[in-house]
Amino acid sequence: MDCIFCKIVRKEVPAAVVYEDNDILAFKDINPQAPIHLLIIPKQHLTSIMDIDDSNGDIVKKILLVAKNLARKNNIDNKGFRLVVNTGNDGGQTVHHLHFHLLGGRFMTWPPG
Ligand code: IU
Repeated sequence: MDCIFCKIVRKEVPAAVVYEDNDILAFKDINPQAPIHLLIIPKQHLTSIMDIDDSNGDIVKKILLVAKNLARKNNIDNKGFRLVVNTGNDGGQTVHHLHFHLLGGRFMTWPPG
């Protein structure tokens, strides 16, 4: 499979991994938009949130718990952080493997661009 995040999961492409279990991988974004910018992904290839259904939806809860724990580990839990799931072209999704951005360490403006 040609998916770059699948290659990262298979360790064919290097990444700065900050968390891994049987189902989930988290690594530093190569083009960080904040002092803390991590990507949390399911190891299973799901194209976007649009691939989530009853058969695989448990992964979303697991990812949210990993996000919470990584926020705590990076000391951004008290000041706050943002979780972002860009979806589809208008949503700004450029990598078509579901991923949650965990951004923190600076004040986040709203609305996003
Ligand atoms: P997006 O939501 O699909 O736009 O986010 C994709 C992110 O993946 C983006 O922030 C990239 O910097 C990041 N990324 C990466 O960390 N490593 C890679 O090899 C590639 C993209 I390609």
